[in-house]
Amino acid sequence: METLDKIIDVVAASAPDIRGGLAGRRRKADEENPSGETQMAADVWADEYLESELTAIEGVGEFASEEREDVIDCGEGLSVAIDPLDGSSNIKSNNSMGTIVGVYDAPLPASGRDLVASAYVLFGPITTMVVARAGTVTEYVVEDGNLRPVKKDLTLPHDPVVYGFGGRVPDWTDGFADYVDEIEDELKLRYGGAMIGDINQVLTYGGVFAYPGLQSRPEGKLRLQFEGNPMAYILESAGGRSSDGEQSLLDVEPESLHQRVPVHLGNDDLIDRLESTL
Ligand code: FDP
Repeated sequence: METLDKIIDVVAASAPDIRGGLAGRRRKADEENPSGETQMAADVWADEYLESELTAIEGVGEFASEEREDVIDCGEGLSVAIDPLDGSSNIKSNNSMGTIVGVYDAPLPASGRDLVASAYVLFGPITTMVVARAGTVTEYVVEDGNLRPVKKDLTLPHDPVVYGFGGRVPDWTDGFADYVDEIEDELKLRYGGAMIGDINQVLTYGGVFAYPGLQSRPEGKLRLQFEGNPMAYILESAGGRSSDGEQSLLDVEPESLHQRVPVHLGNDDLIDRLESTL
C-alpha cells in the first residue's frame, strides 16, 4: 500500500477512538501550545494518539503538530503536519470540531505547493472525512474506522449561500469591514467557531470563510502549516480559491513551523472581490 493511502487509513481508523475519548477530556490541560493558547486535555491526548499512529508508518519521514514545538524526525519520506483537534474550544459547548492533516513532499515548514494530499475529519452529528489528492476531493462517512464514499469529485456549488468570519468585529480592518458590508446583503451568516465545521459548510453550500488579519494581529490567528495550507489545498481542489489577502495561501512563503496567516477561502468570485476590496 502506498504511504499516502496508509496515512489516510490511519487517520480514518483513529477517528472513532479520538471521538470516543473526547467526553472525559473537556477540561483544560495545564499547558499552552506553541502559539500560546490554552490546551484542552483532549488536544494533548489526540496529539499523542496521532503522533504514535502516524510516526509508525513506514514512508513517513517527519511529523509535526500544532500542539508541539518541534518537528519529529521519524525516518525517510513524506512529512505529515496535523492539527489534532481543530476548534477544540468548542468541546466545552459541545459543538463541532475535528482533525486536519496535511501531507507534504518536503521537509517542514513547507510550501503549500509541496502538498500531495490533505484531509480533515469532522466530528459533527456524523463523523465524516474529506480527502483531497491528485486534484479531486471526496467526502466519506467514517464507519467503524473505515471510509465509505458519499460524494466523489466534490466541487463548490456555483451559487454561494453562507459566510462565516472570525475575529471580533471592532478589530476587523476597514477594508475587511467594507467587504463584509458588501457580501452580507447576498449571503447568510453561519459561524460555528471551528474552522473545519465552518469550511465544511462552505464546501456544502458555497460561500466564504475567513479568519482575517486583524488590527491587533495583522497575521490573523490560523496557522499556515497545520490549517491554512491543508484547507486551501482542499478548497482549491474543489474549484474554489484561497487567499492571504493578496495571493493563494499555497504561495505563501513558509518561514516557521507555527507561523500564522490571514485565511480567506471560498468561491472564486467571492475571493476575487475580497482581494480587490482589501
Ligand atoms: P480553536 O481555537 O478552538 O482551536 O485553530 C483555531 C480555531 O479554533 C479555529 O478552528 C477557529 O476557526 C478559530 O480558532 C476560532 O476562533 P475564535 O474563537 O476567535 O472565533
